[in-house]
Amino acid sequence: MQFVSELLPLEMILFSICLLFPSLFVSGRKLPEPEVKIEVLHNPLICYRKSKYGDMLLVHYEGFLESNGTMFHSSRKHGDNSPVWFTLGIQEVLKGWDKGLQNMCTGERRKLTIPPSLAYGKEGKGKIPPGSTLIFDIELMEIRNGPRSHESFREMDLNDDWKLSKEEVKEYLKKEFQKHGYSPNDTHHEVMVDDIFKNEDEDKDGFISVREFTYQHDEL
Ligand SMILES: *[C@@H]1O[C@H](CO)[C@@H](O)[C@H](O)[C@H]1NC(C)=O
Ligand SMILES: *[C@@H]1O[C@H](CO)[C@@H](O)[C@H](O)[C@H]1NC(C)=O
Ligand SMILES: [Ca+2]
Ligand SMILES: [Ca+2]
Repeated sequence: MQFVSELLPLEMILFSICLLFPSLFVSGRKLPEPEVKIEVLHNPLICYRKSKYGDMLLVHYEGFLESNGTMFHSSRKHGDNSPVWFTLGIQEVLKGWDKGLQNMCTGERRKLTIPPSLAYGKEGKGKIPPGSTLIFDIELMEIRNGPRSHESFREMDLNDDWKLSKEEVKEYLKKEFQKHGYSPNDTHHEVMVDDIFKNEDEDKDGFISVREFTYQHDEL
């Protein structure tokens, strides 16, 4: 094998590893993360606040198929012609929206180009053919604090594991009661915690996840 003997020592080692574990070099090549392309179409003069995870956003939007430019939905022309509210970052909307509408000012307009993996995927949906890249023209009309803010979750999550245990919720209640001049009452707090978990811990894993916390329940 004249070919191998001509290689430098390091290259020879790599070559033999490659023969031994060809899969290593295939899977080792990282696939690029799907990205949303963001273009700012309009920036307001004044920006008081930028959208972030857990905020509620009110938007007007138009959605187009990239393939031939067909508009499949417009909040100004379809339905009741009104803008829509949603909570950012909890997969209430397309993943491409959660990624592409962060750090946005009220009054700002963006064009998002969203690959199928962050939209309706290989399957498509309704008017959206399988594997469609989508283009949205989105105007942010208003930002409000989410039903449960990200900040309060982080404050309650004492061990930073991104979920709330019963102890953490109880600790929070105790502090809140003390803040308002009540002496802590373990029995009372435990009853409250059980009630809270009955409603909020939807998957019954004993913890309140970020999603369970941030999601606006219909009954609230
Ligand atoms: C654009 O593509 C969609 C989905 O393939 C199709 O339903 C629609 O008729 C097309 N529109 C035009 C103008 O070609
Ligand atoms: C503590 O809470 C329980 C249940 O709500 C109540 O029955 C009890 O009287 C409270 N104890 C004190 C000391 O306030
Ligand atoms: Ca925790
Ligand atoms: Ca849970």
